[in-house]
Amino acid sequence: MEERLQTLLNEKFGKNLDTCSQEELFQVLMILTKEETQKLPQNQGNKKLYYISAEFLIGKLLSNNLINLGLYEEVEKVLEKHGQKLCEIEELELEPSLGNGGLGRLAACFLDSIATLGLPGDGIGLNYHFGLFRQMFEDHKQKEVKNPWISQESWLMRQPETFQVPFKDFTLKSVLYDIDVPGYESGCNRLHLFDVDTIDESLVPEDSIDFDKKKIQKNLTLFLYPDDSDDDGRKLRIYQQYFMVSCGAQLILKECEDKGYDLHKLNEHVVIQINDTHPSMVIPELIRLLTGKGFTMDEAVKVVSKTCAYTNHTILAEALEKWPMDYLEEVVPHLLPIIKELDERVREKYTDESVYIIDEDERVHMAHMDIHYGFSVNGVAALHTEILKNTELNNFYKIYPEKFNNKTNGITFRRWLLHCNRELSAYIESLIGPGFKKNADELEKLLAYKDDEKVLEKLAQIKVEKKLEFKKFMKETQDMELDENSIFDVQVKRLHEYKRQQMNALYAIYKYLDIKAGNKPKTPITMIFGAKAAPAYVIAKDIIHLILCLHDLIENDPEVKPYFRVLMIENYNVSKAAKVIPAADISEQISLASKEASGTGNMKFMLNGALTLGTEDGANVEIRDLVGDENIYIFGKRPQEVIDLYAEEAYCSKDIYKKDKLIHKLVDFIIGDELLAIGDKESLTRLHKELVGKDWFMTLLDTREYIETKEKIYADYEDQKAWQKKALVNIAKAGFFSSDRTIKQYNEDIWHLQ
Ligand code: 26V
Repeated sequence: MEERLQTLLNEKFGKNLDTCSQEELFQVLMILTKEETQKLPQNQGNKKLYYISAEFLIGKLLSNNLINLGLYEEVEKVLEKHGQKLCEIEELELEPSLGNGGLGRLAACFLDSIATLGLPGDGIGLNYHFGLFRQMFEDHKQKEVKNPWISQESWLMRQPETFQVPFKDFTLKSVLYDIDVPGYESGCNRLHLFDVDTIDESLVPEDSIDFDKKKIQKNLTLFLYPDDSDDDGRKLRIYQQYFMVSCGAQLILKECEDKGYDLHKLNEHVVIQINDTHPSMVIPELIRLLTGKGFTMDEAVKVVSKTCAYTNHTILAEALEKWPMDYLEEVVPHLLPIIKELDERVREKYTDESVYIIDEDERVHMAHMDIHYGFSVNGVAALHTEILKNTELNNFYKIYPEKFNNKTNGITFRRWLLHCNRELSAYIESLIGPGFKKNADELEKLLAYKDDEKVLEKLAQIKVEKKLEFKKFMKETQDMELDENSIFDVQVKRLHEYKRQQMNALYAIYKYLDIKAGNKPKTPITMIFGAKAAPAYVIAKDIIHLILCLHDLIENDPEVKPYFRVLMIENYNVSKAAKVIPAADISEQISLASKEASGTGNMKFMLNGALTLGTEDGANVEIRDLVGDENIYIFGKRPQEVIDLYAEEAYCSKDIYKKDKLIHKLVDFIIGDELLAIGDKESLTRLHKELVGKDWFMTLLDTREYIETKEKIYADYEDQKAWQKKALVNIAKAGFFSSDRTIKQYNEDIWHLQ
């Protein structure tokens, strides 16, 4: 290993391990990791999974790949001998932000587990050049700039395959880049990222995310989810989606033909998992390609329906894709006869209009197509699947009860424990041996130590170490001085009203006023936010503005600052998650019950010993069932109550605002003199108006109980022994949330690969 590194450094830079720069070392480590990965066998079998997804939020790969290859420690030692630190070198990697949040990160965790379990399964997606925007704070507001990640030396390996993708007015030629996905002590799979070789990065000015949305040949893979607040943005998304699925479908059929498989038996050799509706056009596209190869329509529909499976990731109506027919006509007219035929077949069988693919407004419901023409429909947490079956997709469930199944999400413990919390991982190993790394259920062995004071003290000590590391990071990156002896209360996730960061901000106002009134918390509190808002999502940006104004207010108030801080991590992303989660005491999972399909951050926090403060929503419900009521803090209206409130249109935030003096005071603080002196009147007033006049996600409904529960959790923190015991139970019970378990279930119930 050392020799190979020396050779590479010499060949590439004429340097050695003692003379090279950190950047040079990073580059040769990347080459070495790629070489080692290529020595692994490709996972193989008679049937192969293709996980098609518009997002793969893979994050930095160097350290994780080294861990999976079993080389991390060795490399660390070699570097140490020459005065270099692997943990510093890994920072140099540019982060591929090829996803928005949970859905994309889930796809990345799944790739890791699929490879680890030795299953043949590749990812298919797009090679976005800039990924999700980089977030900057300016004048207490979010600013978006482009976020390049492809450097000269990169994980991408150009492949010879190219495909022709027909659009209405032109045909695009694809190029393919692969990224190897090494499993943990296992074989290897691939992530196929398609691109267009006419792409023109210079379309995007420096420090911006604007570009000409009409120049499809030059812009197709420039950005992940380009702003779809206008028609051109929405059309570009259709171009992207079709390009992805057409390349994917052609690749799949080519691989089958190369292996000599009979395409009439496609479903015996291939299973396609459709990750949300973004890749749904793969269904009509496969039918189109197969009929082009001589299949009758009936034959094509039949075999495709046995090959495709669909995962639903949200019940939010605004997030369920419905493409207007005239858009599709403009972009992919050749798919329309097929989509119309698929709709006709549904109309012939069913009278219930709510299950039609094309609605009366001439819009194509992508999820409906997936459900009719796929063999499996799964939700991503137990509660979510029940809501799909009983409410949201009930009309479909009545037709196809056998298609519906649940696959509770999971996370890869390689990244979210072994890598991000080496201290905790090593300590767990010293207590229960290394078996938990391959079999996460073994974490339960920790329960034997739940009354062992030494163990509990050590857990507390590791938490402080991780807080110190995060403190150092925040000093370096945002010049903020954190107090490692304070409670780290963390809410990190995309900014969305249903996730209710605004409720947490109302709590911050409550605590600020309480301290001003002379009530000082026993242990200081650090509230940490991290969130990107979609560029066109005005209220989400207003909420960020509110949080940044509160930060400013408190930082400049010497009466409050020693006891209470509100901070926001700039440009929250996968690598920042890996830094803040191990440092957290409290995990905020406060979505409006029924709205968060699963959540996966909740699992990462639990695994790292943070206690959940959350609503009865998504996978929080399963966390509670595992750890028991005494080891979690659940509050707020229950899912069914919320569903009923919507059905009856019975929620009125103004009533609460008028009746509840405390809530009235907190909400009005948003437009009070203190904040108006700091922030933007228009933005703060708009947010105030939204909360009082609409509050679609029922913030005010749960605010009181939230405040009470937060006060309780802070009070409980004072008994450190009891607290660490709860933390230990959380870690011990987290094994269920390993994505290895999730993938085993996908394989057993849906994919049947081996
Ligand atoms: C998308 C959009 C796009 C348009 C405007 C509003 C909106 C709101 C939500 C979404 C989410 C789309 C799907 C998604 O990312 N779902 C997430 O999937 C995770 C993995 O299954 C899951 O843990 C999260 O709870 C779920 O929100």
